[in-house]
Amino acid sequence: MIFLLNSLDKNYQTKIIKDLSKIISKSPFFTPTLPRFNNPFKIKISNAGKWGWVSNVNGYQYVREHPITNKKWPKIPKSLLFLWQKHCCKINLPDSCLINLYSFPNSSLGIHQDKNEKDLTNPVLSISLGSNAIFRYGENKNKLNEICLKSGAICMLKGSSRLYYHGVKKIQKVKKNIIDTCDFDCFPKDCRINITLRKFEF
Ligand SMILES: O=C(O)CCC(=O)C(=O)O
Repeated sequence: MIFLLNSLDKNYQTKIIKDLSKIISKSPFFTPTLPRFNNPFKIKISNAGKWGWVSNVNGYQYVREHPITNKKWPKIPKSLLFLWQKHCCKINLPDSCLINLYSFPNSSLGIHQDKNEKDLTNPVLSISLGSNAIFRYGENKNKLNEICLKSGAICMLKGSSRLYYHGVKKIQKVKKNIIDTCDFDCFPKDCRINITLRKFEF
């Protein structure tokens, strides 16, 4: 797993947050539920791109439309495509952008692998914004490492780490949360946002 811990400066983070607020105005956050038992996740999500990742009683899936508005997902903004081109691949662009919203203090995300994509050789790029995340990761589910992901950090699942287990144990409040500074109603105070860029199709 590759961590670029102070990758994005404040201006670039602000630009991404503005782009996200536009996406959320068309494609509001919703709460996914776990396959089979249908209990709610401890995060909310939305998507941009051709394919949006969702979870419900029927399982984990990539779908073309928002499950509540039934509209196509908005386009992935250039600010994010640029990061993919810089860190992952110049030609092959991502077709899926998952936006996770972690509210303070009770959000978390269980340990899992990213393996719903058709071609698992493509990398996964993830961007952290706002509150800190205590992030857990590793090759072996029972032997995980822990790292604090601050706003502006990028991490990548690539090559031998593509199928690493990972998850978010908890969120830690920060003194100056850049999302609060931007002052958009769609994001709760002290939240964390994680963006995951992936290529679903071949
Ligand atoms: O929030 C994070 O840092 C990780 C997100 C994640 O693993 C996912 O959405 O699959």
